[in-house]
Amino acid sequence: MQNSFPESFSFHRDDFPADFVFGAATSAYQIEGRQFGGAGSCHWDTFAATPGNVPRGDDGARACDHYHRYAEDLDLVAAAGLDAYRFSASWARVMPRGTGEVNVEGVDFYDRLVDAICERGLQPFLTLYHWELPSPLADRGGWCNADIAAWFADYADVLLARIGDRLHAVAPINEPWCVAWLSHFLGLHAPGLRDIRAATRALHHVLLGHARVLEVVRARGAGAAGAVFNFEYAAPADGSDASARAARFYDGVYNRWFLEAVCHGAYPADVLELLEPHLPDGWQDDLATIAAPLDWIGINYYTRKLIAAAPGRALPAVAETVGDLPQTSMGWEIYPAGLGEFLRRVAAASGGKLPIYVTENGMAGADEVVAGAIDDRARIAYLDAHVAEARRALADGVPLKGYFVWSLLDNYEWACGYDKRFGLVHVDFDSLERRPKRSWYALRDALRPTA
Ligand code: IFM
Repeated sequence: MQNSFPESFSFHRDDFPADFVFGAATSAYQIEGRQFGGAGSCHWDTFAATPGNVPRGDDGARACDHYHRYAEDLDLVAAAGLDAYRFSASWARVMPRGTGEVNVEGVDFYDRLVDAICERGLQPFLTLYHWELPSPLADRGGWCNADIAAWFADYADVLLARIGDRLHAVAPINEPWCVAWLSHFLGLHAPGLRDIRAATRALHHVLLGHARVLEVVRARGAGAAGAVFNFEYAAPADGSDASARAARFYDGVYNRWFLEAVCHGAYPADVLELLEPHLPDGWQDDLATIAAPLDWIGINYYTRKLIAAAPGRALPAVAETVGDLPQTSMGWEIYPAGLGEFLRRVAAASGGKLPIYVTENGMAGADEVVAGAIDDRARIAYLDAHVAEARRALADGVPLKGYFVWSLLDNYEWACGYDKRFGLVHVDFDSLERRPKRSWYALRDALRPTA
């Protein structure tokens, strides 16, 4: 099967502008090991402990033990010839109760980590929230509570006071759609709610929290202040009006809600028509804050969805159908053209000059160790096709400044536990041994400077 895919990338770093950044991305809960270093409990610990949510109840207690092995992991980033490392900090590691007392051990860890990134000549791209909400804040309503914007800003300030001087770029929240809709409407991620009022409030509060934290980033002079969204291409599953309307709503709540809010200070009218009754009082007053200027926008892109009307149910229920394109192990169709579409769309929405990064792109594969090696040529093909789209967008004038692979390591894939492998580097979850896959070697070749 892997034999039908290429062994190497068709691009070389010389095909890109000299200042173009190649990087790899990870997140705290997925790799660090939450049980180490005095971190507090978070809502993913309890979501995973609730039967039926995650296979085997897998959680991030040990994960890849990056907490103790970060030096080895960063050596792999540097040895691949990458320029940047995108990582996140755990709120519960910095403030175990979410507010108040600071876990000095946790802040020390991020201080060491950032030093280690810089020592290897890598640019640190920090995300402040990649989904692990401290449990005491979940008890207080989490993202449904408007106070979260202030709690989030306090945590950001504590951490950035210590490490902000060495950061290249900061994003407050990874993938606000997942934080709000996936977790509070679809119920598939922590806290696992299925409630339209909770989801709508979370949709607003993630953006308010984003904006408050941007102010902290700027006040602390902590690198370029940006935002990272996961955008998903949505097309109608058939030619019916009902499917067209469902696909438009899907695009609205997934993509336009965030892009229009940060770029134009407005929520899309068609989505608002359905969700406005559930927004918190005075939501309009926050829009100017939410639209504060950004230094860059990050796009996380993986797949497309074909959307139909959900039988017997009105919007916002939609039915996701799967088309006939090849799929990754997540069951996600491979549709590189969607990345090009979003690069152009974001460039147009943000005025054509704002730096854009692909902050995540990658695939889960059935990666097996055979005779000590992992032949993941399907991943090389996936990444290559998406990088080709990025090059096309650059040629069309999109101000694309970098591309990050998700992920450096196989890791905790949330509601899929440890079953889905996205890494350039294989992790044996028993021994924790790291082994670069063929894609890591191929990337190293593509990035090697010409003599
Ligand atoms: O693993 C996740 C990551 O945490 C956020 N973006 C998508 C990845 C793959 O599902």
